[in-house]
This record gives sequence, structure tokens and C-alpha cells, in this order.
Amino acid sequence: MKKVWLGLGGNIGDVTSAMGVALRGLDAAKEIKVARVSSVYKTPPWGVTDQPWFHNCCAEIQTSLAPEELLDACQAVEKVGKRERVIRWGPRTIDVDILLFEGVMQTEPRLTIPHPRMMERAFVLVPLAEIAPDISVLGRTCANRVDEMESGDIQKLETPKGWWR
Ligand code: A4P
Ligand code: MG
Repeated sequence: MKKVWLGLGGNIGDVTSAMGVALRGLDAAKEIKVARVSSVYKTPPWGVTDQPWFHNCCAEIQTSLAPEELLDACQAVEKVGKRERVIRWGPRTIDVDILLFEGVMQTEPRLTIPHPRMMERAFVLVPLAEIAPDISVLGRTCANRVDEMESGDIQKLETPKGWWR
């Protein structure tokens, strides 16, 4: 089993429950175990800024799947959340990205690991730092990178432990 970190988010409808559906869907696969999930955060839109705020969280999972197989599983649970791809970086019900995959670095059109934009995104790093502050990406720890970012707008929501179950 390999450790993998996922980033989840969306800004249409009840995103917290859509993220719960996605995480339970992944956890139901026999090759995937959801090990830790961060709190839910309300985050200002990054990229296309003229759209509603997002809800985001990060999760640590363990999996025996290969990276591309895990991407298939993530895209399958996105479909359950009725995600429609319309505008790049635009509004979405639920998006599940693979951030880091233990022992894997690759740049392929279908799957790049580590996620190419994760280190510039407070909406990824703030929840990730909650569950994995010491993890390092390209020589930088998550917590250390968050410290130098503009992340003051991000709000941690009061979510009970195990909110996603
Ligand atoms: N792909 C390549 N690498 C990966 C990876 N590590 N994980 C490919 C997942 N997918 C990966 O993604 C396009 C293709 O990327 C996939 O088919 C896969 O083969 P997509 O999800 O279809 O398209 P997208 O999400 O519109 O584009 P992109 O560039 O992935 O957008 P992001 O990076 O997901 O950003 N602001 C806040 N506050 N919170 C957010 O969650 N999200 C976005 C979307 C923009 N602004 C946001 C947020
Ligand atoms: Mg995406």
C-alpha cells in the first residue's frame, strides 16, 4: 500500500456533502483506504476569481492501485458528484486531484505528480498542512510554504471529526 494525498473542492451546491460522498466512494473500493481527512475550509476562488468561494479539504489515503488507476477511481467519484467540465478553473460541484503519490514523480499529460500547481495554492496547502505539516515537496515542507503565503482569507469551518463518513 502506498500513501497518497488528495485535494478535494468545489463551489456549486452542498460541496461538503459532495466531498463526503466522494471520500466514502473511494473508501468503499477494496484497494483504497481513507486514512485521514482535514477539516473543511472556505477559500477564495483562485484562477478565475469572478466565481463563488470554494470549499476545500485534503485527504491521506492508502492504496494498492497504480497512479493512473487511482485517477480513474477519482474521476469515477467526481462523476457521481455530477461534475460538469465547462470552464477551466471555473465553477464545479466536485473536483478530486491527486497531489502527491508516495515514490512517484511523473509528468504525463493525463497525470502529473506532484500536482503541478499545488505549491502556489493556499487552498491546497492550508488543509494539507493540517494533516501533513512536515511532508516535503521539492524540498519545501508544506507548513513552511504556507507561512510565506497570503492565506489569511481562508476560513476553517467547524466540522466534527469524521465529518465525511
Ligand atoms: N491531471 C493531470 N495531473 C493530475 C493530477 N495530479 N490530479 C489531468 C488530477 N488530474 C490530473 O483536470 C484536467 C485533467 O488534468 C484531468 O483530466 C487529468 O487527466 P480537470 O479536473 O478536468 O480540469 P480542471 O480542474 O478544470 O483544470 P485543472 O487545471 O485541473 O484545475 P484545478 O487545478 O483542479 O483547479 N479555487 C479554490 N479556492 N479552490 C479550488 O478547489 N479549483 C480550481 C480548479 C480553480 N480554483 C480554485 C479551486
Ligand atoms: Mg482538477
